[in-house]
Amino acid sequence: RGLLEADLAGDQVLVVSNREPYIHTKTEEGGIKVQRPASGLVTAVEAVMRACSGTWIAHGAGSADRETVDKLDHVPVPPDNPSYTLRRVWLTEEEEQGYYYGFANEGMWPLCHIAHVRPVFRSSDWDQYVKVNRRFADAVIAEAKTDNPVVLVQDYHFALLPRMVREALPKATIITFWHIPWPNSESFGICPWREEILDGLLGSTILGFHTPFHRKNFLETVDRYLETRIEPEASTISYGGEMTQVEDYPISIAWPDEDPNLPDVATCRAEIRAAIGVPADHLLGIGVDRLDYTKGIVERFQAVERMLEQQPGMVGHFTFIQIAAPSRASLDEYQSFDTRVRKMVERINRRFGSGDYVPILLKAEHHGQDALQRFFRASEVCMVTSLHDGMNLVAKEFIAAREDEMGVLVLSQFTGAARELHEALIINPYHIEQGAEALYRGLVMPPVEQRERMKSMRARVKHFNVYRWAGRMLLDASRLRQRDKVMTKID
Ligand code: ADQ
Repeated sequence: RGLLEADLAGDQVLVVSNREPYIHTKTEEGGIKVQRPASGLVTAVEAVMRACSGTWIAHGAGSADRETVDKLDHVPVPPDNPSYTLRRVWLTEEEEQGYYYGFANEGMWPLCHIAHVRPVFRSSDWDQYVKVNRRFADAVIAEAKTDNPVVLVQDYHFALLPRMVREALPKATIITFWHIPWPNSESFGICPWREEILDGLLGSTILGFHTPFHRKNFLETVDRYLETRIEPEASTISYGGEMTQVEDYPISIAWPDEDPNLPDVATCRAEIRAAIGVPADHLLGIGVDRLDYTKGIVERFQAVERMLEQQPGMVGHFTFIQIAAPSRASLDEYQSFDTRVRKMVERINRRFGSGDYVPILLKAEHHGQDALQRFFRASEVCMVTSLHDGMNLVAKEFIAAREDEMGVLVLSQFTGAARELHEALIINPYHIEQGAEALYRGLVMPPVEQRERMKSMRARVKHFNVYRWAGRMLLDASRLRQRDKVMTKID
């Protein structure tokens, strides 16, 4: 954390993301309620901004009550201990529909995830995407107090913005982080605006992905569709007289400080079991996700069902709790996914449930971090079964919550996290038997083995925390800034 502050000393830091780190809404009593959205990106970048201050530019989407929050264009946050400014950009309904729901979430999101949902590309969405990227780029330019700020661009909503900012602020250090996977060049090629997207991203000084695999896919995609010079060893791309450094920076979480208000594991176990009305020796599994078709929620429930089929002794003694934050609910694909998930839960509960016994407990709502930690602590097994995921922070949050060094993580091989967390039970989520076996194995794993695995994963996540993620990126940036200064002097 200290390193981070030192790296940025004296530099202005601007973050751009679609999602706002805080949502302000009016309460019935006329006050203002502040909430944190369920988002991996916000979880990670907020930790960094708390440490280094600056300005975070975001769409005021969640703060829907514009009347109230209009005054909250530039808000000092976090509310408990303000350290940076949240600058909101307000989008019209048409802009939000085309740029966010349309191009970003019906086009780019399925394009980059191998989840077998066809991307939808509409020219009208693209037009809004270009327009909104322009609006955010203008906000960055307006907020810049020097000609060389450090700009941190977040995710697939802003592929065109790095180029736009570069044109106005040629000396800026633009670090773009792509939080989702990058597909192979063949798959990416179906995007009708592939050249524009690549050209936009190459306005960045540094472009980061979670894994070497996604980084290589990106280099191959650029090689295929643009006239550039690529140095694969150095992982640099020269294009139009400028150079972009492409790197992998696996994201992580802020290792939680000991929280005196958070009960210990034994208390969490007892409280959660009492709250859902099961006895003290009842076994629990946990899943925490945005309700998204890439997260493998259906496959997870199929694995639970298969496990109950194969292990009749578990029926009545095991409950899987799924906490699912509603997400992008205005899109058809997400509505039908929601319906599919609910129907599946009903079917499995009808099949294996009886009396008070509920095999799958679906809590389809947002929960605070504190509540999530209690569920993580109370459960024997956490299942992360994404069909494809850039990193997946839930896996790391579960590990961080287990100060007792117990608990088993079942983890999809298609997450970035699987590259680091080798001691998890790694599965192919499409292989339902494998998922069922891993779940059962987790539920009956001897304590010594649990501890051995958990201890080693905890050490890794604690060390490679989010500050290291940001620190590595900023260290690379400061080396490049240094080099530019030297070059300028020589010129
Ligand atoms: P996401 O797809 O949002 O992130 P993930 O990394 O799992 O996925 O992060 C989700 C975050 O939201 C976690 O912090 C989790 O605790 C929180 N969350 C989930 N469900 C919740 C609920 N019901 N209530 C409250 N909070 C909830 C994207 C990429 C990932 C990548 C991150 C960060 O898709 O691959 O890891 O960005 O780069």
